[in-house]
Amino acid sequence: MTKKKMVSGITPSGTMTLGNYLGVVKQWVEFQNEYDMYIFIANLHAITMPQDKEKLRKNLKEVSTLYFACGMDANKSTIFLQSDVMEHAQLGWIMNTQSTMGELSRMTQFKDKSAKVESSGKESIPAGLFTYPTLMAADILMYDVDFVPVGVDQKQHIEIARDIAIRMNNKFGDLFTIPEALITKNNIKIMDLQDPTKKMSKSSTNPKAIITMLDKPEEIRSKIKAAVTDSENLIKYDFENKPGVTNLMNIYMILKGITKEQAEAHWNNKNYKDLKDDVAEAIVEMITPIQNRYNELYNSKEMEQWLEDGANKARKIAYKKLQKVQNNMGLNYKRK
Ligand code: AQP
Repeated sequence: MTKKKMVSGITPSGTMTLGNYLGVVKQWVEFQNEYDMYIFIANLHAITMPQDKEKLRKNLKEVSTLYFACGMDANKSTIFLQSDVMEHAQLGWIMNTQSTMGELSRMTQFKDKSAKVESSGKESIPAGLFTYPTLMAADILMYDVDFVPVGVDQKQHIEIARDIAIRMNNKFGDLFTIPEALITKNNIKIMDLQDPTKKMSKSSTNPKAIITMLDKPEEIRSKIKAAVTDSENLIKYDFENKPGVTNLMNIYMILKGITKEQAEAHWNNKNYKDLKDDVAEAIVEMITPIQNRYNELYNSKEMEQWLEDGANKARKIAYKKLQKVQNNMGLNYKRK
């Protein structure tokens, strides 16, 4: 039986966070035994926000190495750098012409990120930030995947990709498989440690607000110790009224694979210090072997080869898809 296909990626706009790991990467590692996975490092998406070139290079290498250190396997999955398969940008341009200003204007991520750029007072909003979803639609539709595993925050992007695919299939013939968003089984957003009403983001300007997958154990302990909670000293799962405490509980629950009820029972009659100690130790326990593997792989020829093989494999499929799209749209003069 042929395996169902999936595509997903992370933008190297900072070091991979605990949110990225628990939200998606942990599931990719489990999925790769069951699905045919196309996993890329979304460097072309990173430049939709202003980037320092040296930092970008560093982030890119860290995210790539972390994919493998977290357990992604080049023998099971197709893992590559987005810009190594230029068909993504070419199909992205085509998607650009097949989407509307109206639908792009409704994207909440554009509203959030453009507000961030504006408030910095240093840069203007790049046009690529507005058209970001069309490149993402190309990434998603290129490989005829069945599913796109994403965190809850990314659902809108999958919907626009589906809309564009349906529109193009109707206009130009059967071009794309219509994919489903696979909201990962934990279905939980990991929140900012200093403002638990907003999500933990790798591009955060406050290092205390996020745990990165490369933080040292003592940094992890100190960030969790300083995480915002409330003054009640009552460990209860209630995101509305206790977002900080609930966020810490969520992290622990995912890491230990336990339910809300089990978590509440675990901390019955305990205080916030106990909660924070347990959460910090659970993170350190998970992260230590990943960091050890990361140190082995960083700068290795082995990893370079994996990325090259992944790009070669992806490029073959992408080339065929782009040819078909161009033919059906009347862009190739030799073929019908
Ligand atoms: N805090 C989070 N909790 C759960 N899932 C998360 N994801 C991101 N943050 C959390 C999921 O990770 C995947 C990678 O997303 P991305 O890197 O392409 O962009 P993003 O969602 O914008 O991630 P960040 O960390 O917030 O980056 P910046 O700071 O650049 O905006 C996605 O599937 C996302 O759902």
